Amino acid sequence: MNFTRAIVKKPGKSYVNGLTTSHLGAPDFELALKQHEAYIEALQKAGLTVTVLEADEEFPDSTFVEDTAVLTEKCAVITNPGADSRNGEIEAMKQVIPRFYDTIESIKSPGYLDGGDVMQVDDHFYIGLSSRTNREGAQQLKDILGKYGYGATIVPLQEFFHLKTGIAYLGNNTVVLAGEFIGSEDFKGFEQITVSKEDEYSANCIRINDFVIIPKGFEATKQKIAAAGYSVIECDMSEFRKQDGGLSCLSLRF
Ligand code: CIR
Repeated sequence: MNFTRAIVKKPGKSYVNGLTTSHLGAPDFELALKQHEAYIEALQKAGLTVTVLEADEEFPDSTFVEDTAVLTEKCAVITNPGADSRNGEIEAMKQVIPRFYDTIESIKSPGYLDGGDVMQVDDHFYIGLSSRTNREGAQQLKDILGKYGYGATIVPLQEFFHLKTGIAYLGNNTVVLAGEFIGSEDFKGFEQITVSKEDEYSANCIRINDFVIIPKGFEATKQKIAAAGYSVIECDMSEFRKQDGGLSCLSLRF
């Protein structure tokens, strides 16, 4: 998709105390900072002007900015993150988003929604129901998007953490997908680049202009995406993976 800007937030020292289920060990903060800098450079290489927000020590997971907002061409939606320890991250976003948007909506309790559960495919959005996004939150987003002429499909998840943990839209009616989404009715109309179980982490990748940014170390995925005609940029995500973070979670792109 044709984006021009991105918002990211540096990880703070408290990052190592964030939520995780990965059992991959504690992240190395200094290495996470370096990887974050390289991620920003990748976004810039893909053509984006990147707004870099300073770290917020109060919220260990706040580097995963994607979960705090859904940004579209017509409106911004501040989410209502489903994890208690993360919900307050939206207060900072309420200060930042008005720099870029006049039209701002929000998800309200008892609706919960994480941006990682939202995938845009041109004028249509897929919204995952997960441990972080409930039906009320998904329906609120669907209703908001409908006001602006966008369609939405709500997709109950079985295993994935977030919707975009297992699927990415590359444009040209093509998705990269893994796990429970392989063979899913919801995505059967797309050209599909499938990712094996062991490479599942690389299904969370991002298309920006002529580039697709993928996590480093997934050669088969890299080959398949390159074969589909995209220039691939790899980013080492090891320290973010330890906290269940995928590549898309580190930025809001618009
Ligand atoms: C969390 O559990 O919320 C963070 N440790 C990871 C969030 C990753 N975000 C995403 O997949 N969109």
